[in-house]
Amino acid sequence: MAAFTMDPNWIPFDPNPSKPAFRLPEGAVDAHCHVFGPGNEFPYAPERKYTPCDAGKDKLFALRDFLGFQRNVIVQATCHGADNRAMVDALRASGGMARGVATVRDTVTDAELADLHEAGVRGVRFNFVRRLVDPKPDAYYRAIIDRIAPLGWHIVIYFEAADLEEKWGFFTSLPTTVVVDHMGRPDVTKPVDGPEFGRFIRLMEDHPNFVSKVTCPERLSRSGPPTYDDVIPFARLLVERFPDRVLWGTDWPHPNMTTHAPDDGGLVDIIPRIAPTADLQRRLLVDNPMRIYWG
Ligand code: 0GY
Repeated sequence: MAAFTMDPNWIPFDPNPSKPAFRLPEGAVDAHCHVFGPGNEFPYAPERKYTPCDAGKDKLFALRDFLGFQRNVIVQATCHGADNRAMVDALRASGGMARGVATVRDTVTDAELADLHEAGVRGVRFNFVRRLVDPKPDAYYRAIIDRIAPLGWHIVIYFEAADLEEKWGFFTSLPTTVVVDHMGRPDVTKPVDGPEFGRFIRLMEDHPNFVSKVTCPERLSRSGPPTYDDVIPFARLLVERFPDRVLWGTDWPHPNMTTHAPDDGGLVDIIPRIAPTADLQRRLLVDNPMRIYWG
């Protein structure tokens, strides 16, 4: 009997992805992925907004090898709250080939932070997506920043495009490297050169400490799989304009998909469409994640 039952409408990850035609450069990093449980070993958090299918480290590492990546950046998923044990267990099992981004509370102790650092954590994630977490005041995050900045960690932020205007002052006051999940979640039915994505471009232009993940075509697309054509111009613009400030990841095991589970091999095959030269591909997949997570 499993300890947890996944939500009835949960779409599990594709267990048989295709082999990508695109050959990843040597040393490529999947810089955005998660582990879920397994729940009987690493229980899901009581405050979670969803109960996923189990997706543990062994499956993540098998996917890494199958797709041709060498390293992972494992981002704490909200279904585990601030209990980082599943993610830390994966980091420790990776033999130095994974780094982590944790979720911590403002009550975290220095000893806990030191343990996380030793395991390979190099950042914290602040999540502002209301369907995933309950909002907290800025002062809560500032207390955490005071604690993590001395470790040289950075901050990952996840927000909806519509919330950028309101959060602009807080985001641009952050003193560390700031990594933005999924291009700030643009509405890709709006023009790439329109005011909404223009605000995000301005954030990147004016604040050189910002880095964008050019991730999640499967999540942002309205035109759909397998080519996700409507997302390509947004990601490509960022890669070409900010080649040293972009990261790429699979987002495996793809939480909260509502229409389909993407083919992870197909996602890898999108990379040459957003990073068309070998030089851009190397910066996106190797140089940038190595500098930020293993530097
Ligand atoms: C993602 C996106 C989502 C979920 C989470 O931590 C999470 O639960 O990040 C989402 O539902 O959009 O990055 O995996």
